[in-house]
Amino acid sequence: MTNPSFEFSRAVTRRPSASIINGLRAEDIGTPDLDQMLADHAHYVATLKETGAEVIELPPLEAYPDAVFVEDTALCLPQGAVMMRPGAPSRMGEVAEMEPALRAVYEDIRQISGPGHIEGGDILVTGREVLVGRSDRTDAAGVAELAGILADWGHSLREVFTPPGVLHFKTDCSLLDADTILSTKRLEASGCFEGYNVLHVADGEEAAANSIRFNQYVICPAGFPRTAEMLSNAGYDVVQINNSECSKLDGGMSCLSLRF
Ligand code: CIR
Repeated sequence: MTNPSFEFSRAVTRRPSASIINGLRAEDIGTPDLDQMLADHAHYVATLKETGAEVIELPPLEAYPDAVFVEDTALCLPQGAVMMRPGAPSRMGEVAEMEPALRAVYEDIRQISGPGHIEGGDILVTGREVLVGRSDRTDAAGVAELAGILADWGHSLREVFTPPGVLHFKTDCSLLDADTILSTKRLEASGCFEGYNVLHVADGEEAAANSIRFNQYVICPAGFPRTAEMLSNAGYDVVQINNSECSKLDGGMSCLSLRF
């Protein structure tokens, strides 16, 4: 059994830096506006805090344009934290920048030492297992090394696949409660969620799949009204946060925090 799945007492975030304009993106759909991103980030942090959680807010890192996307640097579990080994070379150095913050709260810190690669955006911790999607950023060797570490802690890891052209596994899904997943239809079609309750994002609102359940809230990117309404009707307390700037860099709600 893996827990907690959506009840968290802490989160780590990092403020975006001016270098965000140089962040990685699959496709150029415009330059992110730092002021708007800072405002959205502040709303995100305030929402996490509103649940009663402590938010450890780290300073901007000019040397790493994508450092605001802290989720990719580590996996945080009750037993300890695993420092990742990003598949994007420009993001490798973010891991060492994150480690001191996690050392302050965890006794057991492990490291993916390679040669494989794995990013936190490809990892979904549910109430029963740890799902890891192979992707352009996460390879078989990275998954195998993580599986060894998690076995020490009594977690079972199941390898699945991120759809082609999708950045991370969690670009297309999120956990709503221990057994319920919010997913795009294209990801669910792979069969990776058999045995779970699955709610689909509305057609044309695929980007809403990268939401997070954080304590009482489901935090969704704004601009996907049919998915937000579906979640409200299903009984979830939905908070919508503008994501126009992070989305220019393929980021959503999960990537902006480590949660534990
Ligand atoms: C990247 O390409 O690495 C960043 N621009 C976006 C990372 C988003 N991370 C995530 O969804 N976990």
